[in-house]
Amino acid sequence: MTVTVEATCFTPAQLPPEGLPEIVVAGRSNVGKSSLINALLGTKLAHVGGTPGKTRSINFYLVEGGDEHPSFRLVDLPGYGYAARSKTEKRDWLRLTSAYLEKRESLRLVCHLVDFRHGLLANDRELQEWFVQQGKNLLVVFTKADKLPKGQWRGKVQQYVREGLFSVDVPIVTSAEKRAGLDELRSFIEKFLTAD
Ligand SMILES: Nc1nc2c(ncn2[C@@H]2O[C@H](COP(=O)(O)OP(=O)(O)O)[C@@H](O)[C@H]2O)c(=O)[nH]1
Ligand SMILES: [Mg+2]
Repeated sequence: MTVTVEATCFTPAQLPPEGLPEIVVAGRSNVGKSSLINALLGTKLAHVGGTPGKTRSINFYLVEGGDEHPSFRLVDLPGYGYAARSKTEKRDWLRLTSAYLEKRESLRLVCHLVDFRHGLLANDRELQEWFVQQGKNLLVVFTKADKLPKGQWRGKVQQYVREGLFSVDVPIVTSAEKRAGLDELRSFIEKFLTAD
């Protein structure tokens, strides 16, 4: 598997034309998107930490599978929900994200990353409504699970599901730090890449 940065887009005009199937990663700023992408792809290409809410671009990673799995694009959406964000930034986020999501036929699955300690917050729910209205496949992926004792994992998932969420399957519990849940997520992605 080789991974390269294919495009970094700050404006709709910079978005690459459709091509390979796309798997999207979305979530609040600081939820652990970059860390999970790096852990999943075995790279350090995604920039971790730094100023929350700094990533305002949509980043396209080209993942070439070789004989192991089909090639695809992993699409890293800019984080949302960072409190200090200006109105202009929020407007730009929406403009760029909608431009990407509209009529994107190659989009197969949106992995919605949610901090396992907090569950879905109000803006996570807004995002879910918006994606579901547009007919997108959503999979909830919990992050930073290492911050909770393993004995609580199953109960937490059940609680969050009971409280209500959209997910095409049982949410996946991951930790980039402890490298947990990565194989499960990988096989899920592959399932959506090969399905029609
Ligand atoms: N304990 C723990 N911390 C994590 C994990 N993933 C990310 N972090 C930390 O959370 C912060 C934000 O991570 P980052 O990947 O940059 O989040 P992003 O803004 O969503 O891309 C960083 O300080 C990471 O080190 C994890 O699995 N476990
Ligand atoms: Mg990031």
